Amino acid sequence: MSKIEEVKVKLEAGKAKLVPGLVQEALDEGNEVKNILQAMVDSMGVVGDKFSSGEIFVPEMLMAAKAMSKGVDVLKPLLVGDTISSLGTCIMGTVEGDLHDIGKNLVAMMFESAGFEMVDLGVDVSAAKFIEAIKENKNVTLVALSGLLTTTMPAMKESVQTIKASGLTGFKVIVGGAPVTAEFAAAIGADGFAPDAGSAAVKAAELVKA
Ligand code: B1M
Repeated sequence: MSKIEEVKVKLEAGKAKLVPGLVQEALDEGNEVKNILQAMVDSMGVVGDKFSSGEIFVPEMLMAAKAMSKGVDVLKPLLVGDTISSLGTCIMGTVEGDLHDIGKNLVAMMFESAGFEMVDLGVDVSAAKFIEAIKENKNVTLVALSGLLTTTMPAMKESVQTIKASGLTGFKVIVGGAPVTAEFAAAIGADGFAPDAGSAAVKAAELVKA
């Protein structure tokens, strides 16, 4: 079994103590960071499918999420790197009612490496908290909202519309997350959408430079 396959097996089994070491071993073997990360993202898809089919339950899903986060910690310094240009401050959060943060954290890392100063509000972020953070921080050029549940898409809509109606200016709003589409993003008044972390960083830079 290849080292990347070992990472996948242990991640899917929620072995948070073993995954970081295996990720490091996969790196030491010369595997590319993006390939290790993609394998881990694929594994979370496997975990989701097992949850959907009733093979595993929330505790197992949580353990896999912990293992994923620990593995990503090993890759983070290689993903973020050193940046010189500043694209301004990005306020980011997962929308109200939603506790998923792995995708958001990956997007935040890519934004940081693209040149944004990140203010990460975490999960379950209300429209009011987004507004407060926009007011409290200087040079806010981007507000980024993540959502993973179909049931919290209305909260994303409410947040985007509240931010847009607040009278605050000088920034663009980008949204994303598994159930979010370009059509939904446009319908709720967001300035941009991206399906994954890599394209989100490209889109974000485009939006703030426009
Ligand atoms: Co939950 N969960 N979960 N979960 N979970 C999903 C999302 C689900 C699809 C699983 C399934 O049924 N197959 C399903 C949602 C179904 C739906 O809404 N249609 C689901 C459910 C139902 C639930 C609960 C309701 C379960 C329950 O309690 N009965 C519950 C809800 C809790 C809540 O939020 N209020 C719940 C809880 C949890 C855990 C807490 C156990 C855990 C999350 C832990 C954590 O995040 N710290 C969890 C997990 C791990 C998952 C799955 C298995 C994996 C999510 C993940 O991390 N993916 C997920 C199944 C799946 O995704 N296939 C599932 C990997 C990650 C890298 O991808 O987050 O999609 P993702 O991010 C991507 C893109 O979406 C995009 O870029 C990222 C990287 O490329 N992206 C953006 C994300 N944000 C972006 C923002 C952008 C742009 C792009 O711009 C700003």
